[in-house]
Amino acid sequence: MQIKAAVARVQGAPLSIEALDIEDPRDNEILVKVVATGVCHTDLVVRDGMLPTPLPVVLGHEGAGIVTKVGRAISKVDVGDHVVMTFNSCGRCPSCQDHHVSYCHEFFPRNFFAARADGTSALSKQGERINGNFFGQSSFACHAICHEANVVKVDAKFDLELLGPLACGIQTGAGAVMNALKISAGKSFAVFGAGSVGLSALMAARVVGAATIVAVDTNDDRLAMARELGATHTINPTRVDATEEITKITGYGVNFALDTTGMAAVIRGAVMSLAPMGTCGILGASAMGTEITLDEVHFMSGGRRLMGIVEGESVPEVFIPMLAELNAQGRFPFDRLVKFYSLDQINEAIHDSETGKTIKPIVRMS
Ligand code: CXF
Ligand code: ZN
Repeated sequence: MQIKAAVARVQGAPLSIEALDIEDPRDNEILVKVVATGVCHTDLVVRDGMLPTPLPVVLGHEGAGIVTKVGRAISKVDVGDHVVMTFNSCGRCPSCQDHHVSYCHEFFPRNFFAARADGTSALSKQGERINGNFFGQSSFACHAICHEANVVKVDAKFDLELLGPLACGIQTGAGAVMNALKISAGKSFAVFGAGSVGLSALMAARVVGAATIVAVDTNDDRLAMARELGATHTINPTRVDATEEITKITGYGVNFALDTTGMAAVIRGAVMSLAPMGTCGILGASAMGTEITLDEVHFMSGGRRLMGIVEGESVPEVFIPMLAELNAQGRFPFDRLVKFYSLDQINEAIHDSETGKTIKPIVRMS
């Protein structure tokens, strides 16, 4: 079958819209007609060659769509089901066996190597290999092949065009708060970075009843959005010292902090902003080999903790439908962050995300 897709051919260059061939799904694969796909920062990092994904490749890892064909071994979904495609996992390693799929021992090969486990690709162009299976989907295309491990069925009552970002960015922020940090009612929380991930964490903190919610960002428009979404305090670190300000607001520091920037200096500040026994989560990827430093006595003597978090430590089959339901009820309004583009406008969507004009772009396939 022929499909229309956005192909990353040259490092750092715009994606090109091309007609490709896609194979029929194998016995253990699922063909999805993509309705819409979110654009995540990780797509851009890979386009820029900072992770070992081979080019040319079809990126896209926040796909939402309708199942159109299933391989003979598939029992999890049927043709016509509405689905979200999330990150892939092996299903066999100790983490997967223990339902911690975001810590799959094969997370990098399954999501970044852009090939099936046997090395083949379902995508090609007149005989030329195009790498696919990025995050088990490659959903910057009108059709995508995915797997039982990364397909999540969602109720047809939800607006499918909106749901793609739940697959990565939104579940990463919300899950950090709800699943990893497990913030509970009355606690104080500071999020560093008010992009789509940070604002999702903030909305989740409000859902769980955090009392003090501080957003830190250098962009005043993002801070205004943070206040609209429930931040009780906002801090622009270009004007004041964030740690000092957080200490003033809370007296002792926050119970929980979350860094979404991946920047070493910001992480250090986030840890310095913790009250005794506070926990800081980090989830942003920085350049390979980046080191972080802590004030040893401050960290140790207060019983403070630092934890890495991937994909919000979510069990996607449970967490994605739950976030969709909270959104439908108006209690998790991530729709406030999105702007829609057509597939032909994908480079504009990427540009608007890079300049900060759009918090969360979604590319609609038709
Ligand atoms: C990624 C970020 C880098 C580490 C693995 C998970 N999330 C997807 O965008
Ligand atoms: Zn992502």
